[in-house]
Amino acid sequence: MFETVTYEVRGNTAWLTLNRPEKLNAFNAQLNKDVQKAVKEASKDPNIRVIVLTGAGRAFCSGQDLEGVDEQTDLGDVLRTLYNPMVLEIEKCEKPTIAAVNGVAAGAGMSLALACDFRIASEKASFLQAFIHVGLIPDAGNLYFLPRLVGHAKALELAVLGEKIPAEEALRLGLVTRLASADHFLEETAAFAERLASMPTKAIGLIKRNLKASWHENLEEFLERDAQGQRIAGQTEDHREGVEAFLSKRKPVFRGE
Ligand code: LHQ
Repeated sequence: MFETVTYEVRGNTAWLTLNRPEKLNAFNAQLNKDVQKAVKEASKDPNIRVIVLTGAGRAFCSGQDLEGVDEQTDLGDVLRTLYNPMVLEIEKCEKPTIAAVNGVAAGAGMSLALACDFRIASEKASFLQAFIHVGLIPDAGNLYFLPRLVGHAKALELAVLGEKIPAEEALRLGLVTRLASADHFLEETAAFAERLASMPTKAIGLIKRNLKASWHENLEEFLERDAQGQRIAGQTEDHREGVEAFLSKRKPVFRGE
C-alpha cells in the first residue's frame, strides 16, 4: 500500500513500520509522505483504535537522509512541504499514537517519536538530538514537544549538547512512557497497544484535545471546554457501559463508540 512504510492491522491496532532499514529508516521525501498517508488512513478507519509507529531493523529512525541534502536545498521548504504536514497529521489524530522506539531515534526521527502520545522504548533504544552536530536546529515540532515532556532547561540542554540519551535515562527524564525488554519488545508493545485499544477511545481523543488546548487557553475558556468535552463523552456508549458495569460489579467492555 505504501512504498516505504508497511501497514498492518492487528486487531484494532494499526502498525506502521518505517521501512528503509539500510539507512536506519532515514527520511526521504517518500517516507515523509508515506508516514503522513498511513497515519491519515489509520485515523479515518473506524476499526482502528490505536496507531503504533515503529522502525524496521535495528533503528527507529535516523532523521533526515543526509545524502539527499546539499547547500542548494532550502530546508525551510523541505519542512513546510514534507515534515510539517506529517507532524500535523499525527498531532490532529484523535486516536492514541504510540512510538515503539526499537532502536536509535535521531534528529527528525526523535521529533517523530516526540509527536506521538506515548513512547515505548526498547532497552536498546536511544535518543539523539543530532541536529546540532550538523549545524541545524531541532525541527519537525521537536522544540515544541520536548519542553512539554522534560521542561525548558532540560530541553535546551539536550538540544544544545546533542548527547546520546540511553533508554534508561530517557525513562528517568520522562521522555518515554516505559521501557520494554529488547527480547520481547514487540510483545510488550502489543500488550500496551491492546490495553489502549480496549479503552474508551472517544474519551481518550477528548483528553488529548483538551490537554493540548490547556497550553493556550485561560481557565475560564478551559472550564467551558471541560463542559463541552464531558457533554460529548457523556453521550458515548462507552460511558453508558462503564457506569452499567460498575453498578453491576463486572468488568466493562468498551467498544470505542
Ligand atoms: C544515514 C543516516 C542519515 C543517511 C545513518 N542519512 N544515511 C534536516 C534537513 C532537512 C530538513 C528537515 O530536517 C532535518 C532534520 C534532521 O533530521 S537533521 C539530523 C539528521 N540525522 C543525523 O544527523 C543522524 C546521522 N546518523 C547518525 O548520527 C548515526 O548514524 C546514528 C547515531 C543514527 C546511528 O549510528 P550507528 O548505529 O553507529 O550507525 P551508522 O552511523 O554506522 O549508520 C549505519 C548506516 O546508516 C551508515 O551507512 P553505511 O553505508 O556506512 O552502512 C550511515 O551512513 C547510514 N545512515 N543515518 N540520517
